[in-house]
Amino acid sequence: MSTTVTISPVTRIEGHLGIRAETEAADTDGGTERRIAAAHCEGEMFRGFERILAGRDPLDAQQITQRICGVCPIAHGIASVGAQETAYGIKPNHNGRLLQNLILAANYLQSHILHFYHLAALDFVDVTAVLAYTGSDRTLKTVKTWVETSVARQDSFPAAPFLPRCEGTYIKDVDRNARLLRHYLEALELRRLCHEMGAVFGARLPHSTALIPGGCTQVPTTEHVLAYSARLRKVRAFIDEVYLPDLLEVAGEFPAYFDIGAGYGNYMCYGVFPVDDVRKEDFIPSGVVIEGKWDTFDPGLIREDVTCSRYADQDARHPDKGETEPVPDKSGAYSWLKAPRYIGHPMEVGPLARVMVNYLAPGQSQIKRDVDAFLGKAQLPAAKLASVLGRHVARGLEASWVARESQAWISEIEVDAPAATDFDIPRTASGHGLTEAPRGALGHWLSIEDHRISHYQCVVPTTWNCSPRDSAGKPGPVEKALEGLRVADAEHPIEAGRVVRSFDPCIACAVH
Ligand code: NFE
Ligand code: MG
Repeated sequence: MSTTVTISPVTRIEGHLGIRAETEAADTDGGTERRIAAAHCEGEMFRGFERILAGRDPLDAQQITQRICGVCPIAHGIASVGAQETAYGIKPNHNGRLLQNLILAANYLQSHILHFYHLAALDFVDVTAVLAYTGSDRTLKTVKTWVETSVARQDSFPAAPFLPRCEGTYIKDVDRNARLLRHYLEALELRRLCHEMGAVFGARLPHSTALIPGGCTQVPTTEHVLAYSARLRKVRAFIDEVYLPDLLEVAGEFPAYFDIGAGYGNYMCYGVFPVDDVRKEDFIPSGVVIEGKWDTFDPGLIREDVTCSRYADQDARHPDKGETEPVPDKSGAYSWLKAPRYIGHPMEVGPLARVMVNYLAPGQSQIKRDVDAFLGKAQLPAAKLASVLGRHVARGLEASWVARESQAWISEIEVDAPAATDFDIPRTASGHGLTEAPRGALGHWLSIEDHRISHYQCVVPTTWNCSPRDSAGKPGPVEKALEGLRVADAEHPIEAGRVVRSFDPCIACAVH
């Protein structure tokens, strides 16, 4: 018999996501295990940024669109100034490119550390193990006392945000859990350092005031370079010496998750972190992988479908013609996310997509060498990357690479020289800004009439990953990754949480 399991809201993600899954009895010998036959991702909140932007001064766009999200604001800022740069016919100068890269890099590092420790790790780490902790670490002893006190005084949610949680199989070893919990707390400090790095050149975080078309308002000084570098050294050491080992430790405890949650295997990357001043080459280059085959990426082939989205019906449109007309009670619609497709294909985006696109690209590259070195050391075949743990591994490796490259970018800065090119806002123009946010491919499309924004559309990473079905009935990538998943206890579908969180969804971004 089919039963529906609903997880709403999905916690430890950003924004409001519900998962509705139809389950059927799994063919096991009489146990309670069930299998997800079909899943629906329901984006549960409308926002309206694309409509708010119409009629505004184009220079407001990078400030307003950064407010789409507090986790990945810099990517929205970069996409927005990128759209203006193409519309104004300019490119950032040498320092402008480097500063945009460095502010974005700081935000990547903050976001990837956040995802592993504060959003995903509690799917695997048993925080209640702290109650059995008998060691001398002061921080852990404080946490233990806090949990005991919270339980004893019968708080309505004792030990929140750690509890309540989905029950299931967690890491058993007390010391291992305690060490991971200690790193969870340390990671909060590291995220502060990352925000400080971003603010050195971006003026403030999370919403930088310094990003402008053509670069950055900040003129970099030797003090700025030192302030950024000193923090970067600490963050890089944490990523390589704590985050990556912790990730491998968790992976070692749950190896089955290298075989769970693959999805379609279609991947897309727009390219990010330009490494030359004419923006010809990116540190992470663009590309697509469809049904295992690599190809170049063409932004003209993107369409947004709204068949199952709560918006006025229209044919699937390219974002430069897209509209956002809310219809809350539209028949057959179940999500506030649109359904972006690439030549009709649902595409996974994010760190795993960036890794796979570049791993399968023709020729040799640093990324390919790095991935091969990792796979060799972990004795893992490349095919296992298409999985829950593969997404976590890709994110961790990418954090390490971005920290390493940032050390090179900072050394290329010309101190005391301007970090922006001049521009005029034309009466009429259009442009698009394509980049990669921590969670994947991000595009902003802009038109200007009478010096004002006449049209603005964003197509955002989680819009790709958590999209609903399209006119052909094809599920979105997360919906697909949940199909066939075995759930030991339908009342506590911890396995589904692990699959969904491996994509690091942000529904605030996705609906925008
Ligand atoms: Ni709100 Fe975001 C990232 C963007 S995801 S977190 O990364 O763009 O849809
Ligand atoms: Mg949009």
